[in-house]
Amino acid sequence: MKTFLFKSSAILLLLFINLNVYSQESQSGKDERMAWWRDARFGMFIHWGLYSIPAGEWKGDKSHAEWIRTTAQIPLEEYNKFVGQFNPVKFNAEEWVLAAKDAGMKYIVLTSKHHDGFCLWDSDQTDFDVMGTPFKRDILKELADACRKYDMRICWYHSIMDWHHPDYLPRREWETGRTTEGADFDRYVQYLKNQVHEILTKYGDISILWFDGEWESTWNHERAVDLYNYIRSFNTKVIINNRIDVSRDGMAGMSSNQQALGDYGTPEQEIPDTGIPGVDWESCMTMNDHWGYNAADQNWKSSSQLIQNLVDIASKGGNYLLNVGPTSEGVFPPESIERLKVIGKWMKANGSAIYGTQAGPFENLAWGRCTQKQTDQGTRLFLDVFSPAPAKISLPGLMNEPVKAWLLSDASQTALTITRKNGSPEITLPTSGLDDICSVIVLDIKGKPEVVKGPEFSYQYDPASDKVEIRQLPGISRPDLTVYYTTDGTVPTDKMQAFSKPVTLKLPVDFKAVTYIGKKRTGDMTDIRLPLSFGKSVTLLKEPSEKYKAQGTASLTDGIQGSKKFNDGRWLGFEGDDMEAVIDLGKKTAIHSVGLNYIVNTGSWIFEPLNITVETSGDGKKYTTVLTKKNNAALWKQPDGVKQFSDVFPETNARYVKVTVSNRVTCPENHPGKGGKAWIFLDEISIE
Ligand code: FHN
Repeated sequence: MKTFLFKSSAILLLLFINLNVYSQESQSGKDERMAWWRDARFGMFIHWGLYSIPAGEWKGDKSHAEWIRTTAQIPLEEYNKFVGQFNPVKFNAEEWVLAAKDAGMKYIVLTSKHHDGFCLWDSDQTDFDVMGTPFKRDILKELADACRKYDMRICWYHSIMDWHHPDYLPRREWETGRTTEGADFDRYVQYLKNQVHEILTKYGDISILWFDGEWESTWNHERAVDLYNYIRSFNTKVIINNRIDVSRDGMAGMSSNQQALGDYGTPEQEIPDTGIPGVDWESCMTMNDHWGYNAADQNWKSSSQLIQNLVDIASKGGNYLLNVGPTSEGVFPPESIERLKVIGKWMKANGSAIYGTQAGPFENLAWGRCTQKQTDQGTRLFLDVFSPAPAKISLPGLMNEPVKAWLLSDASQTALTITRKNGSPEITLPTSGLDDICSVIVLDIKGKPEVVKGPEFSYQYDPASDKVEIRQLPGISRPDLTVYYTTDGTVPTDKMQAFSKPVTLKLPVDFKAVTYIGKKRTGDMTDIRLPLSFGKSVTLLKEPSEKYKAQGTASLTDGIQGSKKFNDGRWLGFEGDDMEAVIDLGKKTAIHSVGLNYIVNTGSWIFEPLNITVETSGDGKKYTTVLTKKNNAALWKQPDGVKQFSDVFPETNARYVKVTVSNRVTCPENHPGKGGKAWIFLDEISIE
């Protein structure tokens, strides 16, 4: 395809206007088409194909999976030998469907063709399909039939990228011996269309077409529109994800422009921090670290984590597509089956808190999550309380009148005590019958939820005065609404100072504010704590990775905490190297503690630091060690998440504080990335 240099933005705009036949679909038409999907909330992803035969291992390296042809650089002729070995004699489609159904899943997405190009159905377009194997059974047909038998929706994953078809371009850069002579990408696109037509017409109604592999240079928006038009020319019902187009924002998965095609966004291996009102999205995630079967991968998420993921996703209005990678014999790994059973038991008791719900009305809840359903009388809130459950749970800022609360799994619906604390409803949980993973409390309220958030503020550091100005941000304004605040760490009441204009405070700051409506306090308390190091200048003696340097050194003292996503632009990443930072407090200051945030995400080769050393100096030349924290390198298998290091030392007067965070440098022996460079991700050095 020729590339034209666009002279006018008008042409560019034209390119992005969807010229698809489906543009006449009304919002109500789309809502009707998406209704089952929005109600379903929970589905099974299945990655299965020739790659299940090597099971992740190639020449002693056990870090592979469905990408093995590329990650192990297996020449085509070598890889094609797996066709003669594919004979999953234990495959039983009904067993698969029942395992998904019993887990509470409402749809199954099977890889009809992954990037390796192998087709799990009897395709008229190629011999590189299941009929060319000893198995000689049409897997898509058997699974589709089993799904219909058990009222499960059947969906196909289909890769645009194809490492087998001679017309697909580009080749893998290591496939130097495989000629591109005569390769015609347009002819490949026709093959792609012919196969899409096959999988959408040979097996009855297909509910979702889950495209993937859309990111290479040969695929673009224009081709996406053409493929989308083609599909809609014979199928106006199938739901199509946003990976038909080229606007997916990496693993965040959401389309980066309004004109992008696709019915929903596809975050991968992650859950958005908040729901996105009016946007449909589905987080696809693995149970361990691989999509395709990897026999060595024992880094399984706990059933508790999987259920909390499901609840977290539903509370933000999304769907959870949880993956299983079957073995070459055609069975689910026992670890997957075990987790599916635990999830199924929970869903049997609590599925009504997931199916057909919308995102809850709260931004964050200390004790869990919340989903909601509209009822004739008002709203039913499902309060998902993660174990271990507190004695009471608060609903910060909920203005509605509560009608009744009960434990969802309590058939007698015994009413729970509801009081108000600091203006917000507080429910006393029962002392028995709670779930050991996540207990659901039902709360009926009158009307649609009205939640008054805690007051919000911005703050600005002035190096000259070494002071911070705190300003209130616009929020709900009501004549009877007043914000009260304190700066001494005490909890504000309406007896304290009303916030009427910006305040300027010395560091460290402990600013607390609450909202009163009339005489009633409501909403969460806002608590802003800024350490002595806030806004101070930081010098790095070693540079972070070019790719993960956030906003530079300022990120380390800007008071903004990085999220659990290491790629959120807030973290400084150091690959195979330590971090050495010197914070200049501007003048000699009495200090007694240092804190630091770091991420653990061992699947992404991000480990907790080996040692953290803190030294102080008055002149920036002579340093004294005041603190050393040593971790055990062998205990690298820490739970993933954001971790806070903080420790105290005898008070000392210092102007400079040097923090050295040592990296384990390489991944451990018993880690999939063994020998590869290990990362440390750091944020927010706080000095008090
Ligand atoms: O490359 C694929 C990968 O193998 C897997 O299929 C995931 C699942 O969403 N999608 C692609 C990576 O984004």
